[in-house]
Formats: sequence, structure tokens, C-alpha cells
Amino acid sequence: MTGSLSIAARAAYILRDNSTGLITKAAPALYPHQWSWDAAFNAIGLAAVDLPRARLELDSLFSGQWRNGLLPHIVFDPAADGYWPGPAQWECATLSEEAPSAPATSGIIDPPVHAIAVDRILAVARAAGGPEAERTEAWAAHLYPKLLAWHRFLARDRADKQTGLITLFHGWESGTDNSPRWDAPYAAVEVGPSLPSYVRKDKAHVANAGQRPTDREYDRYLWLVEEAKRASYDAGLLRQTGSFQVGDVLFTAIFARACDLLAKLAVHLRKANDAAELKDFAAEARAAVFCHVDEASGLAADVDLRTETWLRTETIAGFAPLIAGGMPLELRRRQVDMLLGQRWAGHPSFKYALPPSTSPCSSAYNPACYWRGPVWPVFTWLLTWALSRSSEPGAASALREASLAQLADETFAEYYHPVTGEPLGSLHQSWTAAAALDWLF
Ligand code: 2M8
Repeated sequence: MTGSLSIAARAAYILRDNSTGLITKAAPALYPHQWSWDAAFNAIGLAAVDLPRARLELDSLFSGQWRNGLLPHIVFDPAADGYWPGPAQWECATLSEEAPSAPATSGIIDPPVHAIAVDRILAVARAAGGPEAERTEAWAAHLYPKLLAWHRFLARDRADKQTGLITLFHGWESGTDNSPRWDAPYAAVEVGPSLPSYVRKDKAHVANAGQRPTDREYDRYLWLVEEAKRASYDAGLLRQTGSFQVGDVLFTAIFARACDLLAKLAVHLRKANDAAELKDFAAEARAAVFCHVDEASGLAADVDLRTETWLRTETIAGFAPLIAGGMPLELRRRQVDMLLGQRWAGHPSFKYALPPSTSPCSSAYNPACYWRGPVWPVFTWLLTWALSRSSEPGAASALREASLAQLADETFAEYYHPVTGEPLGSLHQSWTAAAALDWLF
């Protein structure tokens, strides 16, 4: 088999192997349940090989949606064990009337890439034509009200009135758990004496525990779950009591782009009022992202809402304006040059010219540890997706080629060491396989 064909075949095999028949596990051992933004990326990859499964992936995820529109960051597979904290720790249906009694879910959120997935699945189906295209159109119309409820939840419960940024009450909600972007707000989180004792299960599933967050960080992650439980997962209460409250530029940028696409679907479904509402959400979210670009660095900055301070760290989230799209040409050129330049993808020590999760020029850079330095193929995919839609096809194709060269090792790792190219974290990670499939489609 030629290189690309072999990568695609192996990626398709991994997605099949990680399937329970209903959901795609985020990873075979480390993450044996369905994660929200993983499911959306996985559905994009699946669209290339199996449209019914792509649709099913999102249907399964949305079966865990809460009555208030919240789409939980994990939908638990009742048959799976081995991940902690599990349903017995989250206790969502007991603590909140908004949560479904089944399936069991977590009570926090993930970045809203779902409308991006639906748009991509529709594009693939329309190009294929025939009955699958018809089925996919009907499916999208059926899923649409759930997506709308999710976006309305974010605009209503999570948009911060001062900054316009989406508020997170847990670093897990950002998807970039231990990124240096959250070091300062986490330093202010005091773990209470009532934190239940626990045994971490994640470290057993990686080659070296140094690739995962520290125990100190885990204490804070678990403490924030306790705080969310005490507030019955209610955003209004958490705004009063939460000891971690940040405005996330990357989440907000994804929301802006996803609102554009959902508005497009609303127009297609002849829902003019919804479309206008979604366009307003998009405009507000995009304006909030552009307002938080640090002039000196050219990167977007998150905000610690409790102290009203900008979090100026050199992480990949600083490229949120590229994800949001629609930025002034000058800012776009500056960001693209920086992304490909020596502080990022073009660093002379790197094996492949790919942007790491934290700049090697940052004092917080740790090339082997999770979101503190490694290259994440799924994030590269998101960047290529956004760049190719923002009149930057050259940058998009350079990143795509470099990432496919890296993925030729066929380990489909969760993340990679930027200097050595060593696969890190979980192997056979679903969203890494999905990214490869979409690139090769
Ligand atoms: C990682 O996060 C989970 C917690 O949600 C974990 O470490 O247990 C993150 O990389 C997150 O972005 C991702 O969705 C999840 C599953 O791949 O793993």
C-alpha cells in the first residue's frame, strides 16, 4: 500500500476498533467513554468512510443532552470501566433536574465543535448524492433543534457579561486541561478538606506518568467537580461560588465559527429568526475574541474573571482569532506568520513543522507533558480547517502535509513530542485517526 492509503486504512480500522457499536470511545483504554468534542471530530472522520456511523456518533452524544441545552463533556458507556471520575462521582441525575436519568453524563461542557461536524458531514453526503444524501439532510433537520438548544445554553448561561467571552468553571471544559493558560487561576484554587480520597486511573494507561497532569493538578480538578456538584451544576450559582472562573478565547472563537455554520443550516431549513439570533451570537463572540488580542504579542489572551486579569501565556489558544475567522487582514497575516515562524511551528529544534500546544519560547514549555508542549494532531486539523476557510490555503496545506508525515508512524497518538516526534499519551486515539481520515478524504 502507498503511504496515504496505508494511513487511511489504518485510521479507519482504529475508528472501527474503538467503536462499541453505538459510540466511539475517545481512546481504547485511557478514555473508554464518549467525549463531547472528540465525538464531533470522530464524526468528521467517520463521514469519510461511513456516513450512517457519523450520524449515529452525534445522535448518541446528543442523547446525553440536558433539558437546559447543556451538552455534557462525557456521555458514559454503562458497559465500560476504568475511567475516573465516573458516573458515581458526578451524580448528575441526582443533583440536577436538568440532567437525564440515562445515559449517565458528566456535568460540565466541552468546546462546541458540533455544528462544524454537522456542516462537514452534510458536505460529504451532498457530494456523494443519492439516498445517503437524503438521509443526511433529514438527520440534520432532526438534530438542528438540539444544536440550537446547545448554542442558546452557551449564550444564555455561559457568555460573560463584561468580556463577552464564554465562561468556564473547570479547566477540563477548555479541553486543554493542564495548559499553562490556566496556571494562574488554578494557583488560586484552594482544595477543601472535604475532597474525597481517590486513586487516579489515568497514569496506568500511559508509558510515563510525566506525560499526564500532576497529582497536585488532579486535586484541583477533583475539587472543582465537588464545587460544581455543590452548585447542582448551575451556572448562576457557580458564578457566585466557583473558585475557578475564566473567559476562554479559544472556546469563544469555536463558538463564533460554529454559530456561523448553524445559522447557515437555519437558513437552509428556512428558520429566519433562528438564523438572525445565531448570527448575533457569532458577531458577539467574534468581537469578544478580537477585543482580547494582546497588541504586544499578537496572541489572544484568556481572562481570569475573578481577578479581571488577562492571562498572557504563549499557548496555541492564542491563535483563537484564526479559528474564529473574519479577522482584519493585517491581524490574520501577523498570526499566520507567527504560527509558521520560529516561535511556533518553524522552531529549529522541531522534527516536523507543526505548532506545539505551548511555544518552545515560553518558560512553561514542557515538550513531553500533555497540553504543556506536545503537538496535538487534532488541533492541527482544527487549524487547517479554519485556515482553508480564511483564504490561507497555503498555510493549511503546509500543516496538513507535515501532520500526515508525522502520522505515517501509524501509532495515531494522542499527542507527539515536537522535537523527537515520539508518540505520547494514549495510542490509537480516535480523534487523531479521524483527523487523518478527513485530511486524506
Ligand atoms: C482529555 O481530558 C480528559 C478530561 O476531560 C482527561 O484527561 O481525563 C483532554 O485532552 C480533552 O480535551 C479530551 O476531550 C479528552 C478525551 O480525549 O481527554
